Amino acid sequence: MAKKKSTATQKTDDLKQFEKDPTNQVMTTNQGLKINDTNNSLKSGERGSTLLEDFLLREKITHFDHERIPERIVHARGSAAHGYFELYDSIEKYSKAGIFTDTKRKTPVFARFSTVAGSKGSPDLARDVRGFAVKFYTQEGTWDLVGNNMPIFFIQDAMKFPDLIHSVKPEPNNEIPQAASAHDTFYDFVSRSTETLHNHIWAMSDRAIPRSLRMMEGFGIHTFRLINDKNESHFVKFHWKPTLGVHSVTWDEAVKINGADADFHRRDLWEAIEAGQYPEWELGIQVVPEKDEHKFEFDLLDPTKLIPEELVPVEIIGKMTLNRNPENFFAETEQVAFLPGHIVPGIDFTNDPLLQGRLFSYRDTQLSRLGSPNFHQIPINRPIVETHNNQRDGHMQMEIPKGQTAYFPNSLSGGCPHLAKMSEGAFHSYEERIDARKVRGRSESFNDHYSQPALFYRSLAAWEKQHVADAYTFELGKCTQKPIKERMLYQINQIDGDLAKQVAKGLGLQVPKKIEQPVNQAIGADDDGKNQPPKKKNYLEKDDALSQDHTIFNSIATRQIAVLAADGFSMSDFEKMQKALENKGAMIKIIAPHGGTITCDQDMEHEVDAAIVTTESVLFDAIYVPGGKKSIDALLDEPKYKKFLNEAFKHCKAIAVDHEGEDLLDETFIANHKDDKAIFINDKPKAFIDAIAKHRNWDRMEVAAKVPA
Ligand code: HDE
Repeated sequence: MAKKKSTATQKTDDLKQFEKDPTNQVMTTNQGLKINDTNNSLKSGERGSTLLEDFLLREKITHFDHERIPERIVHARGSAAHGYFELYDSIEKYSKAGIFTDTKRKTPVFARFSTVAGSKGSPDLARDVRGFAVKFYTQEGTWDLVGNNMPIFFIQDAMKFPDLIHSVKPEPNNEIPQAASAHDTFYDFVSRSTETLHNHIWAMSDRAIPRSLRMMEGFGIHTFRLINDKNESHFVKFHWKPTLGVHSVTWDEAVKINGADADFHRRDLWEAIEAGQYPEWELGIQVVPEKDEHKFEFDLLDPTKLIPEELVPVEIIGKMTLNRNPENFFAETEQVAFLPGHIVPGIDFTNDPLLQGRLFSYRDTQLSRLGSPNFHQIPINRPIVETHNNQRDGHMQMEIPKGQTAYFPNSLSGGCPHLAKMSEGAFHSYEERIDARKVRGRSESFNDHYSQPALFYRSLAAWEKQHVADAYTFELGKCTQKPIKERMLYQINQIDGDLAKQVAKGLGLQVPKKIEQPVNQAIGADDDGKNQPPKKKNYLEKDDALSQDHTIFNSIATRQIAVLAADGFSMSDFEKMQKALENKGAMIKIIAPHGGTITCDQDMEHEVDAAIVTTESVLFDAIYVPGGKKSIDALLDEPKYKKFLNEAFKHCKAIAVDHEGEDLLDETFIANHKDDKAIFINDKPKAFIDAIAKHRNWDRMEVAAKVPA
């Protein structure tokens, strides 16, 4: 038998010393006392009152009473995994960071993906931005790249973050709605803060409803600096590109997935890693020399702007592989603390005012979330290198710092811990020249709020544009206040006239030509009146990298294929398809009228993966129906199979049937659409496989919209 490849890294080895394995162990109290009854409290007589003396009861209940910690104020819902990062080629001309110069290293990572607005227990398929946070445990200390799956953010200045988040979170009077942006307060804010419109249109696109956390891009968003060993600085934007491509579900699926499996993304990530189908992302950089800082039509320090890849191509420099699930959700995924302020020599910040605010917020929030300034000592947060300094004490101190001194300079401890010389790899902030007035304000160069949302929309394929229009219509349709909807229509109209008309039609409203209220309240009260953002520019017609139509479509690895079958299904049909699909890494699940096993026409028993009542079409990427008269008769007897197929058709998925399987198809909406290019009747498995790799047949969208499912 092939030996299972090791998934250990220096970090997972480090975590081992904290792991506890109860196998073959006796139950004890936290003091090591052996316990022989954990079911009954100590009483005065079997029916008597419980005694205060019962320390076993008190220890158990007290710990339970305190086992919750505050959830993250944003990004509360998340899933994470361990892995490693490998560099392809040294980029020493840009950066002196060990992780960017040493191609022999396998740097351990822990990556956490999250939604933003929902609570810890909210469903995975909310329309939302996804967090994409990666902790690199490097030899020079920990570097956190705390990004999102969209390359820009809603606001330009950290000062507005509490307002943005208060507007999107459930409304404060009734705590409704959970994990949803479709409500009045969010659109009240967005429609009056034009800087939000770029990130907002991304949130209306399919990027906000990924098929899988493994199929989304990641972005550092802010412009950072790379610093080389000559202390030269280059501006940089970080990109994560998934090797499986960028794919999404439709909104109708998202809504249904949330009911069918609220843990859809979490489960998908977990199962792919357990199956050895390790998720991978390539790391890319867009590099801009210092001298080109002002050469663009937008400001590099403005986090609501991306640098189009048409203007500055992404250089791929390495790859992250996630190959190990956490041992314990709370200890690792919940307690991990990401801080954008965790950097290493060779990487530095810029003056992006959003980044600058984040540099404060994350440490601050961990103090109340994790409860102590010693949160860096929690196993998942410990760097893999030794740490020494004169910080002392605090709640839950886990270390035992030795010696008489806790100050610097000292002579009583021989001056230790001593300072590092630059030649020993000490960190040194980039010496940017600053000569400025102290102002509370915003740079004029940030004041273009329509050009890039328009560029994004222009760059989308027709099917993506339709999804954007549908999303705006849905979201605004959920708002109750007409003036808010009209203000939004006005804003959408600035981005694209046709889009605004389409949304207005869905809302039963007109696109207003003018609105009275100010639309850009990014500036102070005294500036009211001159607060219309300038007309949009068109410095680039299209950027292909912005559209999912140009992503990778070459793999069906980990795609979930439902096989609809009952007793008597054709083994020869099934075997042929199963082999072809599994060869390419797809996951096959038999969906039968009942659980347990079913018997094929060759009298073999097959394990059922799910009874039809326990599953839904939206949980699968494609459907296959093998022949066999008895089997198909049984499927025809259970109406949910028709719903299953109709929904898959509605969601533009590939469907293949063989022999009598066509009889089932004939009972569905698909009967009149057999010529569809992703419907296969007695066809070769290869054709089906190619269609699954294409993700969806979006050409079907217009017909699919008519399916009453
Ligand atoms: Fe965050 N953000 N954020 N954020 N953020 C948090 O820190 C904050 C922003 C991002 O998986 C919090 O540990 C401010 C941009 C991710 O644990 C908090 C501002 C980007 C995660 C916080 C921003 C992000 C967080 C809440 C505006 C993409 C989850 C819990 C200045 C580049 C990390 C926590 C994880 C989490 C503050 C804007 C990404 C409150 C003040 C822009 C992926 O500190």
